[in-house]
Amino acid sequence: MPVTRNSDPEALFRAAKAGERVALPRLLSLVEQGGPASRAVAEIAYRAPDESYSVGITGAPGAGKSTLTNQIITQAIERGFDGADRVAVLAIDPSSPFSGGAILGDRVRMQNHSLDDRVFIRSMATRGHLGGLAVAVPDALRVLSAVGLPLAIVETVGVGQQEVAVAAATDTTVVVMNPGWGDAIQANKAGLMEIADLFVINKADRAGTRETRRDLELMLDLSAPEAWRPTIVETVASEGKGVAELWDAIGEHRNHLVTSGRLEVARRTRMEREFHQVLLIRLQEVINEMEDQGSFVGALEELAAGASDPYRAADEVLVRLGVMAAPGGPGGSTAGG
Ligand SMILES: Nc1nc2c(ncn2[C@@H]2O[C@H](COP(=O)(O)OP(=O)(O)OP(=O)(O)O)[C@@H](O)[C@H]2O)c(=O)[nH]1
Ligand SMILES: [Mg+2]
Repeated sequence: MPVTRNSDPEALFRAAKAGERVALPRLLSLVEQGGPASRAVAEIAYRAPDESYSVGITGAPGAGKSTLTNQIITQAIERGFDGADRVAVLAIDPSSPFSGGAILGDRVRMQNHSLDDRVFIRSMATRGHLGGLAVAVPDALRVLSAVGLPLAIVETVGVGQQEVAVAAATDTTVVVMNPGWGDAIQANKAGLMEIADLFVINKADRAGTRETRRDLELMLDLSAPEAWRPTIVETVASEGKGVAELWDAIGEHRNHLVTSGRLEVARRTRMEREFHQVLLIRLQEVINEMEDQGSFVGALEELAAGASDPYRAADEVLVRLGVMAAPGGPGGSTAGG
């Protein structure tokens, strides 16, 4: 049986590394599914060295992220870091959890690369499983790294809290905005200022570019001084203007992270956050299972009868799970025998 016909992760990893084009999409589908399928993939992906570099592109809907990504792909294959000439793109689609396929617009805007062997483009949605994108995207990035892709670009619409967190799960985070009064302020409100390593004012062919740059500079002046002050690059993505400068700026940020040792620190911090996230998801799953099995019926009756309170009821569950000592027992507040 051809190796890609089955869904054994180990065989799929081997096939993907050998360049079989259907294997990598299969692996990412398993990641999207969540549950046992994605765990088997993670078991392999996280044990491989984390050697690929990731760039997040985020910003408001329609800011030009896909047009820009398309241009960055060209830069990456022509002027890749350390001579690398391959790139993966994940276009994250948080709004349609059941699409599971390509985002038509993105595919159209990146189609001049779709037949290039050096370019891998994939739209990703999560089918509403627990944790969703917050764990699926880091998992997918580790898969790309494990199959030997040196660079990954993640396009996300930076609207909600979860999307902003996903955008921040990359080594260099690029926040795209457009000229116009208030765009910088909107970005600030959305929490995009804190995660930006680089700002792009795209559609710089339009009026208001200078004002937007000034607003951004002012906001950066007001924030606490840090080792890295985000660069501001102006682009006209639809004409390819400023894109070489943007690629240079991404390279400068990467150099800064590598030479200062901050890359390693940032990756450790992200890993810690992801572990925390998975822990929360697993606990939530356990609670859901208990609920399904009717484990809380007695506690709920006691609550309804006014014989308990939510804190005590929750503590009793934790005691039953063995993650908390019984009150009065060893470690409890009252002295025990
Ligand atoms: N005038 C002008 N238009 C641009 C520029 N860059 C992109 N556009 C246009 O802006 C529109 C949106 O571009 P996209 O690249 O799809 O934007 P996006 O941020 O990926 O959009 P979503 O993924 O839907 O959030 C398209 O019609 C582009 O052609 C630019 O620099 N100047
Ligand atoms: Mg897009």
